[in-house]
Amino acid sequence: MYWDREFETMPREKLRELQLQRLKSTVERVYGNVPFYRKVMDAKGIGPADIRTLEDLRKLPFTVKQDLRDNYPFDMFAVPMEEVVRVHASSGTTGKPTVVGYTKNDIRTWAQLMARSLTMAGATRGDVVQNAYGYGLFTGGMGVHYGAELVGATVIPISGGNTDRQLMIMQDFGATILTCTPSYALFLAEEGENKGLDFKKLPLKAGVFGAEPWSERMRQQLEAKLDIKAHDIYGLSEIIGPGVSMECTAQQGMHIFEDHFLAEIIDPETGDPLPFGRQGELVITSLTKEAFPIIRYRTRDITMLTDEPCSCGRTHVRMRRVTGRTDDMLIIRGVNVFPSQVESVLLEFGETEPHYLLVVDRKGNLDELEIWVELSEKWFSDKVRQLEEIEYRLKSRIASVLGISARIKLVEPRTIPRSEGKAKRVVDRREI
Ligand code: DLL
Repeated sequence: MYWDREFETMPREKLRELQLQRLKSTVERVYGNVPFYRKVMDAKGIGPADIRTLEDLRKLPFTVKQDLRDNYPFDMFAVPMEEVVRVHASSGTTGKPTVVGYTKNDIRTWAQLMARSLTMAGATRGDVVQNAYGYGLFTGGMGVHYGAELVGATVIPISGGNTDRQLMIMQDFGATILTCTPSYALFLAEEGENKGLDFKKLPLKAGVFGAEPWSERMRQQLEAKLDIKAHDIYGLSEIIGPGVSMECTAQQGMHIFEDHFLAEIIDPETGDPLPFGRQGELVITSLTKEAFPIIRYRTRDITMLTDEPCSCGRTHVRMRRVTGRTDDMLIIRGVNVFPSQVESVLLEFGETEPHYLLVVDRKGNLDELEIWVELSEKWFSDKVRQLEEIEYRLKSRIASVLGISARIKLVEPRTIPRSEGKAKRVVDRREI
């Protein structure tokens, strides 16, 4: 089922022509209207006239998060403030947030892309969308909201949190599609189970989960527990919000909406482009944004692209699940460690839940990693021997997957704090 068949299935040749035309006009716009871009392009000795083919994109400089911080709050905007009808912001872990702006047209584009995304998960006018992404400066809530309304579905703008109420409303209003972070979906599923709720009896049929990394195994769990089809959705505030890419029913990666975004994969160390099938950092250029166009933005998300044809008939390239972020990557005793690797191990074990926390500390000159892991309810027992045995098996599996040893701390069910939005997986206590 397509929302926008013409663009979603456009032959690649034609798509590239469209991309080039849109790239040229984006570069002209930023060069003319954003002092930051004029400065960095002048410094490289290039101007809009140098963009003649799509490959010329490589001549343009990257944009990084720090550039957005340096131009806080509105200096990256390419239109006067009178034309900006909305702002969103992403909460930085440190200091000021990153602010992004939208014109009326940008909001329309975004709603179209979200309508496309939701349609890929089967949304129609007949559906009831329980939107448990947070409303506010975060793009998740409003992004899904506008798209679902455009589809003509009934939206429940419940936002995140208040789990009891979520479960009550899910049943009473007959929600058919749940939208929230995967970690919150899992929490809802567990709380529902604890209350004796049988999700199989509910009309819920699909989930649109994103805003944080999750794994294939977590998908299996969510699909089994909630009796739904769980789709991955990707996006980031700097590019537009949710709706940069979305998984179709084939569930083999997320189609990047290439009529609006140009994607590249680069080696994060050298900045060199990498071919399809190679893992690296995703870099995105917006092709139609008016208020906040962005050139070669380094997302810091690690993934890979494939241009293999998809059974759904869409021609847009697909990105694999995001396995981590270049800045989420922990370097422990010189070894690169991603929280998602720990999650994948935990999901292999029937005795543990995918709720975990990596605590990194430094004793003397040595880094130490402790992994807090939640036991499943049915395995939680006082039998020390049994717990020791689980701990031992986990420890050796973690050592072989991560390449470093870690202390395992098994904790009682439901003791690791749950998040209504993005889950927090790492506590780094090292002072460097
Ligand atoms: O998280 C936008 C969004 C809202 C996406 C709702 C999907 C659903 P930010 O708060 O700016 O925007 O965070 C963007 O979140 O760079 C990734 O690191 C991560 N992220 C987003 N979607 C996924 C996903 C929203 N499906 C940052 N898988 C991005 C893994 C994701 N990571």
